[in-house]
Amino acid sequence: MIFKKAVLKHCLFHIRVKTMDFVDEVSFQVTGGRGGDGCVSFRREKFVPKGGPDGGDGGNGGHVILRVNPQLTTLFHLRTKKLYKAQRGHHGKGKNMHGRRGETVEIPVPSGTLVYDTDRGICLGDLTSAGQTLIVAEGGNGGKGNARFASPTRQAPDFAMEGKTGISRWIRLELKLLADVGLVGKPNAGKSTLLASLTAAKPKIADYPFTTLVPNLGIVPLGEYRQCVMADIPGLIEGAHEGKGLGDRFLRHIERTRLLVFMIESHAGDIGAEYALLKQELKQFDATLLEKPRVIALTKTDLLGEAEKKGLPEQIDRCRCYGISAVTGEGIGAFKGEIGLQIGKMNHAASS
Ligand SMILES: Nc1nc2c(ncn2[C@@H]2O[C@H](COP(=O)(O)OP(=O)(O)OP(=O)(O)O)[C@@H](O)[C@H]2O)c(=O)[nH]1
Ligand SMILES: [Mg+2]
Repeated sequence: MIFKKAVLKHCLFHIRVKTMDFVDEVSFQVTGGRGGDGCVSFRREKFVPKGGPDGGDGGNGGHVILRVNPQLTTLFHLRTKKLYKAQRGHHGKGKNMHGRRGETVEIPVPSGTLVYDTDRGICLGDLTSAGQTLIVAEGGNGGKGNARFASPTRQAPDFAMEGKTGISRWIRLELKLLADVGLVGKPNAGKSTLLASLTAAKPKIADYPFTTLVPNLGIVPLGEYRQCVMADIPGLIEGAHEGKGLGDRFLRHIERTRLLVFMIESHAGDIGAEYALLKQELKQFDATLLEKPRVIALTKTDLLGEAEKKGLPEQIDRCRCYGISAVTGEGIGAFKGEIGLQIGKMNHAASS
């Protein structure tokens, strides 16, 4: 009994640590550098009396910017630091020397990062493509030196401007993975096995529920130089929207997929009921998920007899059902063909 308790505790700890590795929401403060002050100075040279003002401008403060690094898949690296501050601009100097601008701070983020201003609650940007940048805190402008204020009527200005403070705000980053196809199903439905058989991804596969603790992505080659990105997310159980199992927090990662694949074990007692449950959990999270086109995959058909295979439904809720076995490869060709067709249709609609 004591042993069982210890094992359970260990498993729960493992799940907690593993799910913590995948961080999809962080918030921190960003502050642009202050601009350098302008300088008050007068030219002093031998034999040049009253040389005139020569105070240079202060340099601008550095910005804080976010830049997409396509190699990143989580916000894990940003979970601890709570303040990113760019360098201030250097002050102007005499002899009309302008101050150097402050160094910019660059924060790498994964593609699919949404950026919100925490206080105002507005979305500042959606970073989706490699190398894309977003300035989240602008540096302040440098102040003008006194040389700038010289005029025929004011030949010796004895003042300069101070540098402006940079923008400072709290931002919240939310990662919503970008994938074309999202696999949804109960634990053990065979989602990771399908991802592993169609792509080069190597997700963990085992015959116990909640093997997948964080989303996995893979690229499915569709032939003729076409491909699509497939996302395998942790399994859903009844009540996921109330936090049961791993809850529905990972569903946000299929919000931006274009096609959903409902995965149901073909030997599940009541396929219709399993389908209704998945639909219900999705609806509770976000009803617009049900507006996405979907395909149903009835998995593990190798475990069925010939008669049972023939009895599988061809359609549920006007969605095509495909009997597949990721182990023997049965039905995978037709299923992949359907995915390619649907993605192709959507690409065509988007480009016309
Ligand atoms: N016989 C057979 N077994 C399969 C098939 N696909 C998956 N399995 C087995 O089913 C079990 C669960 O597979 P997973 O791919 O880990 O299931 P999952 O849906 O990712 O499960 P979670 O990550 O827990 O949500 C594993 O033991 C797999 O080997 C299949 O087509 N045929
Ligand atoms: Mg899995």
